[in-house]
Amino acid sequence: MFRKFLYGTPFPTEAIVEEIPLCQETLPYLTENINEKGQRTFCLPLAEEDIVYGLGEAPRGINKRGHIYESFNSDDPYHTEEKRSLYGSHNFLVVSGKSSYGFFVDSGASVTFDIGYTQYDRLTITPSAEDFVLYIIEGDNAYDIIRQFRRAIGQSYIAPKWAFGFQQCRWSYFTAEDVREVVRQYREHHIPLDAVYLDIDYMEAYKDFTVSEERFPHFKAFVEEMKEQHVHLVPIIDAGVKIEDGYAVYEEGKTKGYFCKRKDGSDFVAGVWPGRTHFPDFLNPEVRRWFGHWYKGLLDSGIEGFWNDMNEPAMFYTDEGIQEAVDYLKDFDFACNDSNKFFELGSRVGGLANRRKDYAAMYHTVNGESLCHEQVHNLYGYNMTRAAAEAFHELVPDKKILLFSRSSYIGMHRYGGLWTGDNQSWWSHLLLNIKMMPSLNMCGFLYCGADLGGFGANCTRDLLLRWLAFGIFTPLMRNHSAFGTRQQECYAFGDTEAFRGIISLRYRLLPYLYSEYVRACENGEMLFRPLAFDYPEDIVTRHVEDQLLLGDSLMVTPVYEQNAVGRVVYLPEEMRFCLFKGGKLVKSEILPQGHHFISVALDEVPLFIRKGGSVPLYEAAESVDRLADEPVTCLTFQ
Ligand code: MIG
Repeated sequence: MFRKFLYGTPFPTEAIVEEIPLCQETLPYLTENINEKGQRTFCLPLAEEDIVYGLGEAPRGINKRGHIYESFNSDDPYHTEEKRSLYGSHNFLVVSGKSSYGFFVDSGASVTFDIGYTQYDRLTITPSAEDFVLYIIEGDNAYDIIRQFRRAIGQSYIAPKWAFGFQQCRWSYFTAEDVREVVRQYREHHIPLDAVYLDIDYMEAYKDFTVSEERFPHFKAFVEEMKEQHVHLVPIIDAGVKIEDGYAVYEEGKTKGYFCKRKDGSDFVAGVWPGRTHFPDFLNPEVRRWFGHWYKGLLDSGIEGFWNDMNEPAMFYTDEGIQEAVDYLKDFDFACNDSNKFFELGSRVGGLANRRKDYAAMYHTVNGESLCHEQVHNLYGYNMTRAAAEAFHELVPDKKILLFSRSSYIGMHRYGGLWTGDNQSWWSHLLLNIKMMPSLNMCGFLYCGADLGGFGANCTRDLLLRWLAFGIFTPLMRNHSAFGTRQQECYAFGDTEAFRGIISLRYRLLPYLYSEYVRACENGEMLFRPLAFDYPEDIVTRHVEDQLLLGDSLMVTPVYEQNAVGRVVYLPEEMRFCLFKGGKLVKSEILPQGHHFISVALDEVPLFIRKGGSVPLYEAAESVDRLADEPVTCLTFQ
């Protein structure tokens, strides 16, 4: 049961699509207060055994308890434990213990969730804005509440089947030749591959919807050439539009008044990759339509997939920020012996990116009225992605286009998937990837994944192998790395056999994974679930965070520690343990309920078939379009 409570007159986020009447009763469960900053707060006592699920893309564990989180879409590439915000804001929580309640705070502005951080036995939700909608959901258990929530937010975006193939990305494929070489290597080593990404380097001076003639000549023919190799090219689109006379997107946007404004009505300026840019006002439906139609050029070149980046929106600097730093330096007292001044200097000059002050100085125009960006910050990436999806619907209604975004809000799940942004080549980020999947699924994001191998920092062979062995189960399976880091394509570490084996298994399982995924989208279910959702009577499952149920039949138990030769797994009931090597089943044994140590070498992948489970296995193929129609065998456990 859903109860809706309205505060003030919030900007409609369109996260909830089901008609839910306003509740006239007093607020159940939560105590409402006003804090010292004058903000409304909502408190709930937490019992010892309560687990708090939710928040989608957020740091830390499946159980969110013990930390404080702030929904404020942030371009921050260091996803360390103490961080409170990542790129997306997914304000949905389920408290699960003796009874279960769900909470959804629907607000485009920032919201703080203190989940047993200040006080371990207390949850405090603090919306920063006065205007928002609060939903309280009651149900039989956590999963029942999640299902109700998923119904209310509408069906998740369904990606094309080829987008379940293995995909390779790197920021620094500068030319068509670089891309050809990647494809050549994958094909030569017979490592399956379905897509190569075009990062910002394909554009001319980082201008959206342009392609560098010099580095990617005869683009349409090149797209075709790659398709003949069974490879899709997936270009990036950034939020900021370069300010440059004669550049059509800029000229048109400026003339039509389609960019975000400063308070004085002039177009807001921020520096990003192309230099000084304007941000399209995606909250305005007319602007969405306009921007969305710019994707047409690339669609006409044969492109069938896009990733939307920098749409928090990320800002490297603003004119105002630079001016403040310059003024500060002008007055800098060199004779001063106060070492605090040195640290202040660092933050004044080094802290120019993504300043809250700059976000507060940006304005949208909604129904002719000016609306401060702070009130709707978390909706920006969502509406950029919506712009693209709505245009695809109009331009290529019969085609499924791959689309995912870095920044997001609940509601965007109807238009595209997401990737979890700039992680690092750290073992802890492999574990973070594992733990984030069910939280994302709860909030409607099913087509998602992390940069496998890690984006920043230097990857190693063992980390990539272990990460891929989990990545073969995530819908978006993409190896991506940053400019300047060590190459981490699957052929970059010498031998390729282990990589081929692991990725081949993805293709053998792909028809099963894709159909479970589509079913979960259509029925509003989770593809990845914590064990406790399916085994609520088993107390032990409530604390298992490194094993996940996947679809109806599988349990995945990835190895995520350096130098580990296997791991301990917990089986809530008897299951069939299957171990794969070189894409082939090399071990199959029935293990009883309880804890077990399983040995898993670097080139092996473990999985478990649940009682009554059945997973068809296909012949491996080097691309999705070459998979056979019929499986060769079936993994079962009756
Ligand atoms: O400021 O386009 O998250 O995937 O490779 C960095 C370059 C901009 C951030 C994205 C990342 C991408 C990178 N982009």
